[in-house]
Amino acid sequence: MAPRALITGITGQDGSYLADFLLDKGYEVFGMVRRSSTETFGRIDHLLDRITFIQADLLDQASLVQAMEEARPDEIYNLAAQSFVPTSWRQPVLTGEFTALGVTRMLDAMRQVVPEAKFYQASSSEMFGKVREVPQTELTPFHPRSPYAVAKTYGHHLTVNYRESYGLFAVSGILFNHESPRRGHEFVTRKISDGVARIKLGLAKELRLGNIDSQRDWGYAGDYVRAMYLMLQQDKPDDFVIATGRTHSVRDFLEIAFGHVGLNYEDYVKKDPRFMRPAEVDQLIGDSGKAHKALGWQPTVDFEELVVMMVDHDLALLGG
Ligand code: NAP
Ligand code: F7E
Repeated sequence: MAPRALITGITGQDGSYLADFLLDKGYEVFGMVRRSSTETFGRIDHLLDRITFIQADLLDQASLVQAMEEARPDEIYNLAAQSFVPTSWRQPVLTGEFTALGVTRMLDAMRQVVPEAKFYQASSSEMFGKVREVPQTELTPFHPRSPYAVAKTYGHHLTVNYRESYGLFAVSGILFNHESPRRGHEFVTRKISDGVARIKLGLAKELRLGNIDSQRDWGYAGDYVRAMYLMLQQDKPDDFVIATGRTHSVRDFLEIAFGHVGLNYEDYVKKDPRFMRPAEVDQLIGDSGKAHKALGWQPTVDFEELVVMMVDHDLALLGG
């Protein structure tokens, strides 16, 4: 019988790549979706007839229990969250409900209905925040810098706690930033690739950004969902850092993206205080040595390839 996977956040960037990946592997995929007045299936349009959708919400415990009962999953990937850092200052309580307590609700529903299943929690490099060491590993202490990061830190500890308290197969993947042509438009990489395409095609004149000196360890989402899957194929549950081991500034991203279409970013980028954050994460760089060894995981797309992939996609999307 085909293995069964339940994915929360299936309409998001990672959920869509993970659904592609697991369907290719022969899984039966169940996607948890919340009710909306307009459909949010853009990223999984090509998969609609291959996924079984279950309506549920991270805020509603009974709906999560029912989702577990309907899907009877072998593997649960908890990718749903309020994932945009700036929104977490505007809506800190809601962010805590989705991104922190949502993890408790999911783990408790699993414990009640399918305790033998395997659980993946989408943790984040944002937990390292004001970093205590460089590069960051599974042992680096956390210093979260936003309500989002605090909520993810709760979700991480809760996942470890449920593993230790109840013997569940529950793992936390500490993933550094990962991007793709399916990235949401508010995140800086997609905002830039879309902005470059618009400027090149004469649809926009400038691109307004916040702090372009911050540095991130950016990888490709397609590579990172493979790591999620590998973590659930191990004999023992364990936590892993997933990163490329290289860091770049937003400025580096701008140089390559504008350079790719023959433009200089300095002619178009305007600093806008609206996009500055009350507390910034200045530099992230991950050490995935443990994942390389135990999972055999390696990234396949480097930074320059990622930037070019995103710009070319947005040019094509806008008819360039
Ligand atoms: P994303 O594109 O923002 O997708 C978030 C998903 O969560 C969407 O499918 C959204 O559904 C769903 N969702 C939000 N609130 C929900 C609720 N109350 N009930 C049910 N579903 C809800 O995020 P992503 O980039 O794919 O990231 C996936 C996960 O990894 C997130 O937990 C994120 O915090 C974490 N993460 C991401 C990165 C990264 O660089 N991408 C790095 C580390 C960790 P709608 O379509 O209905 O809004
Ligand atoms: O910001 C700077 C901004 O919003 C990256 C999420 O997936 O990855 C993501 O969080 C950097 C920051 O991602 C703008 O200040 C400058 O330093 O693309 P971002 P993020 O905050 O790193 C982690 C791992 C997650 O877990 C999150 O869910 O870019 N920046 N100017 C800007 N950022 C945005 N969004 N917009 C700007 O105009």
